[in-house]
Amino acid sequence: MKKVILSMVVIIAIVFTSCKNEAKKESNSATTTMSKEMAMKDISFGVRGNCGMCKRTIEKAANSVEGIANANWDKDKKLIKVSFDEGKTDVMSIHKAIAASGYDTEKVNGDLDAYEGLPGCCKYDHSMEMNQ
Ligand SMILES: [Cu+2]
Repeated sequence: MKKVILSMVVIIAIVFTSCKNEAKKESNSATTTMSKEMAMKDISFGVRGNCGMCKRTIEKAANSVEGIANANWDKDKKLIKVSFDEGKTDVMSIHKAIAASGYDTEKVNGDLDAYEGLPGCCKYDHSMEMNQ
C-alpha cells in the first residue's frame, strides 16, 4: 500500500515537473531564477532514528552534501524530505551521506562504527519500520 502511494507521489511529481517544463518552453523569457527552481528536485525516503538528536544528526549529514537546499526528517514517520539540485548531486549521494552518519536509509545501511558512536538514546532498532 505504501509503495502504491509512493509511486503515485512520484508520478504526480513527474507530471508536475513536465507541466512546468511545458510552461517554460512557452515563455522564452524565462528568468534565470526560474531555471534555478527547475533544477531543484524534492524527494522523500525512509530513515531510521529515534529522537530530536537523531533528527539533528540526520539533517546535518544530508545538508553536508553539496546541492542540498533543504532537509527535514520526520521523527514519527521515520521519513526525510530533501530538496536538492540535480545538477550538483544525486539521490544515492544523499543516502550514502546519511548512512555514513550511522543511520539506516531505505537504500543504504548505516555505518556501524558511526552507529556505535551515537548517544545511547539514538541507538535505534535496526528492524524499525521506515517511511511509516
Ligand atoms: Cu536520537
